[in-house]
Amino acid sequence: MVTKITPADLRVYFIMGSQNTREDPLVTIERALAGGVTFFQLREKGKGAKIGEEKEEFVRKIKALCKSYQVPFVINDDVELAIKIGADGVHVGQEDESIESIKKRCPKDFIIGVSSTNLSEAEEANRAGADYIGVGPIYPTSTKADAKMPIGEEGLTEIKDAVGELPVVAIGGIKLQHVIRLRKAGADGVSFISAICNAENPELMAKVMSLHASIY
Ligand code: TZP
Ligand code: MG
Repeated sequence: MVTKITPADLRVYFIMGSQNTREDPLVTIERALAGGVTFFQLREKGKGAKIGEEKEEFVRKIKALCKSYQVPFVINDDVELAIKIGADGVHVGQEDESIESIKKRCPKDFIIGVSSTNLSEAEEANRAGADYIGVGPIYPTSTKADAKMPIGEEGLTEIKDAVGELPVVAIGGIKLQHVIRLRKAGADGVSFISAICNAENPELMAKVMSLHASIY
């Protein structure tokens, strides 16, 4: 397998969309980047989500921002747009376009991340050639309305043990106090929406998250 990303690239994985912040989303993203997040996923969905040209313009600005910090940028769900604007990749769920189908039409080094809520989904994503998996929810979360039952740290360890080299990013309800525990439980990276978006100081929070994520 060609290594497009290393586990270290996924260490502090920030996710957000304009629905997750009250300030200018580009400002929140830039603060998180300045604080040292290592990966960014745009998850633009739900009420008030940008669509069409407005979304494309927004996405192009995010691409430029991430590039200036040399941070990989992937788009949730929207494979078409990710290819069109030259994002680094996509992140898809179980109900989205299949890995096989994406691989047929994406550029060579395109990153494909897949959400997995249990062991069999994780094993399937690994077989199909995902570049990393997002595993969770680990803890209860109110950010995703239709989130499945939390799988806990034990669920994460079981999946990491099964997929071996495939990088695993923990997701769902993760706060600062969980980061070291999750790294010990097998997470190559930890992801956050609300913990960074709702922080008093997103830049400082990202910085402290990075420190914790690199302790173990
Ligand atoms: N998928 C599983 S849980 C979740 C997603 C997108 C939401 C994570 O958000 P938060 O605020 O970090 O719990
Ligand atoms: Mg999806």
